[in-house]
Amino acid sequence: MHIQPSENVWKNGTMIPWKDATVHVLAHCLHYGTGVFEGIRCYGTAKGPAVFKLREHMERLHTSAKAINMSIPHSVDELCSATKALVRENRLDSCYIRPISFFGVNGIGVNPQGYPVETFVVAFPMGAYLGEDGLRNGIRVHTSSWRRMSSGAVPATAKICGDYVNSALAVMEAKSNGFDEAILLNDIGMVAEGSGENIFMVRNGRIATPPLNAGILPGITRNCVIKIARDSGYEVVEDHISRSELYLADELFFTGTAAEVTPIREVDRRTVGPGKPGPITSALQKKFQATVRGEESQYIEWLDFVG
Ligand code: PPE
Repeated sequence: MHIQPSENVWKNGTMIPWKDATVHVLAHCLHYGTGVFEGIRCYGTAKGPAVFKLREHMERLHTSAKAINMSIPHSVDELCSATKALVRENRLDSCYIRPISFFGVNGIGVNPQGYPVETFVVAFPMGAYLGEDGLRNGIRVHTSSWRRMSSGAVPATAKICGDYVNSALAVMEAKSNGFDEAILLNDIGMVAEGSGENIFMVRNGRIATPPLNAGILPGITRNCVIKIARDSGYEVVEDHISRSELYLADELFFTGTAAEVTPIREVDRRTVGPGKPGPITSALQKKFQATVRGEESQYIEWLDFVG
C-alpha cells in the first residue's frame, strides 16, 4: 500500500524529519525479526482527531516486547503522549500510526541480549486497507496453504516483526491466486485468522470467533466488536471453527485496526450467504464506524482526543 510521507517521526524520545527515520543495515531486527510493532488508527471526529484505543495498543506493544525478552525504555504513558504529539505536530486528521521497537546495532549473531532497543512512532494518512469496494461490498478470500505459525514455535499471540513472514507468505499466495486476502488455519487445522485480521462467523443469528487459544493475535478491534455485538443484544461465542463451517456461514467478516470491519463475500469460491454483506455484519460495521468517529456516547472513552 502506497503512503504519503508526513513531516516528522518520533524516535527514541525526540521528533526527527521523516527522511532521517532510517535504520542501519546491521540492526538485529532486520536480520532476525526481533522487534515488535503496533497498528493504530486516529479518526477525525467533531472534537478533532482522536486516537482509537491508544493505551491498549501501547500496552500490547509492551506485552509483545516482554514475549521476546525485550524491555522498551519508554513507558506506556510516554508512548501515548508521544503519539498524540506526533499527530498534532504533523497536523494530521485521520491517520494510521505505526509504533515499532526493535533490537538495533551491536554486533552479529542471533542472541540480542544487551543490544540497544530503538523505538519509532510513525503516522501517515491511510484509507481502507482492503479497498473501499471491499469495505462496502465485501472481499473474496481463500484458505491458505500456509498454516498459522504454531504458538509452540514462536509467541504467536504477540505482534512480533519476524512472525509476519507467515502473514506475508499467506497474503502473497492469496493475491497471486486472485483473492483479496487469506484465511490461515492453525497447526491443528482449525480457523485462526487472516494475514492481518481476526475473523468472525454468523450462523443462525449467533456470532462466533476463534478463541485466543487458537493461536491468534488478541485483536483490539475483535474485543471492541465483541462488546458492541453483545451490547446490541447478539450472542457471541469464542469457539473453535473448522474450515468446513465457514462454508455454512450466513455471514463472515474480518476485524482489525487497518481492516476495521470488512465483510467477506466469498470463501474458497463459495458465496457467503447471498454474496453481499449480511445484516449483522452491516449493523456492526455501522456501529463500529460511528464509535470510532465519536458518535456513540457509551464508547466515547475508547477515543483519546489529540487536543
Ligand atoms: N491478526 C493479525 C495477524 C494482525 O496483524 C492484526 C492487526 C489483527 C489480527 C487485528 O488486530 P487489531 O488491530 O488489534 O484489531 N494487523 C495490523 C497490521 C496490518 C499490516 O501491517 O498490514 C493492523 O490492522 O493495523
